[in-house]
Amino acid sequence: MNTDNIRSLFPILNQQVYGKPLVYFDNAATTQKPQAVIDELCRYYTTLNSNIHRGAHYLAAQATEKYEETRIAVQSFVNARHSHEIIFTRGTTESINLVAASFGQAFLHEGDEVVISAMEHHSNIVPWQLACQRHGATLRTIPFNDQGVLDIEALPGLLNEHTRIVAVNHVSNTLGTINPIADIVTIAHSRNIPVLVDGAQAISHMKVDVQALGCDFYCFSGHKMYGPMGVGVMYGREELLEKMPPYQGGGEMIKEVTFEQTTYNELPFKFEAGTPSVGDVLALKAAIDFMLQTGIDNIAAHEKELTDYATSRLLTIDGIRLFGTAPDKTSVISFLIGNAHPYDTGTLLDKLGIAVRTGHHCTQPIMDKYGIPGTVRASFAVYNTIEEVDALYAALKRIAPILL
Ligand code: 7TS
Repeated sequence: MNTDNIRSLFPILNQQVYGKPLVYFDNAATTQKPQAVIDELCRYYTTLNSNIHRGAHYLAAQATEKYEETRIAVQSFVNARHSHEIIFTRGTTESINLVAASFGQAFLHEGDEVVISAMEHHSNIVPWQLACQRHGATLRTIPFNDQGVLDIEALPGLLNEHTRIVAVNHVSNTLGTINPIADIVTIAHSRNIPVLVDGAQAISHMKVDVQALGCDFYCFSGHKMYGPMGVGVMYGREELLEKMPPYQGGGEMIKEVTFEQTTYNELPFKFEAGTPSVGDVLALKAAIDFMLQTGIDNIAAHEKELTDYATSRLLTIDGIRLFGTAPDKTSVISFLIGNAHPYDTGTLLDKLGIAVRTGHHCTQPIMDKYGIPGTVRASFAVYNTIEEVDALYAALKRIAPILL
């Protein structure tokens, strides 16, 4: 794969910060956007802007057609059985909140249990806590070991006749661990328990096939897969979506409204109340096209090379501590220099032009397990290079003696 060609598609990368070439290693927070995605957003507002589904005019019809084309592109991208199983949301957070609220209303009762993992992003913890509080249910967690590997053996013991759903991330945003979703689904389904997958950190790094995984819900954000902010996806299995009540009420999600009674629209519209972010949805298709043209296997192979190289380089730095060393992981490296506060390391790296994220990464329970305030996190995308990893290594070599 020619990284120079790929980089040339991303205008933001070609700049300096503090007089140094920008090294963007904060891809787990959000990826940068190729020109095609930016152009699509611009094209939408320049030539196509109109509200979808309700208009009798040309622009509305065109925008609606493109919007529904994106739904089909997403269906194919994750191999969903039906396009109406693809619900557009604002992002992973909204997707999980939708399921927790709606599934919760349909299926959670006093004394029930919800199982999540101990390595979830707050977005896959708090919505379930809210649902549990609302319905008198209890939250239970699958533990993980010091390497950052989920204790899958503990899962059967956590499931019982009160368990209503298992919700786990496909990839941890802090540890990089790839969780064995198909195995988790097999264990949960053997007891007729559905599984929600938070795919925010998987979708840009590997081929996701919701039918092969067997999961019941799969949630992700456009902005973490080279697409725009403001759009996300909730894939849900038709059979469950049909049984779940609407999440929000408003336009588009109804069939008929009277003051006495309202009937709801069919899938997927039942879950898409109000005007969606149409331009962002259209630009998501450009992001999918970028990933398909680049090749997901090529993306994964390149990122693995970067991650393996970075890990071996960083391990030679005195005092470095890595968090998340699972054998099966994506391109996330979380570390600390001795006991230095992650923020200090991040600030010094920033002044050298290197963008990393510091803190708890919205995974405070992970920090509590390791007894640390947070980590420094470098996360790679398809446009990053070995030279950039060398720049990180050289910067850390310089910084480490100051901090230790
Ligand atoms: N789930 C996981 C695993 C995530 O990594 C994130 C965002 C979310 C859910 C929420 O996604 P959103 O698009 O709805 O905000 N993770 C991060 C991160 O690691 N740094 O910034 C955001």
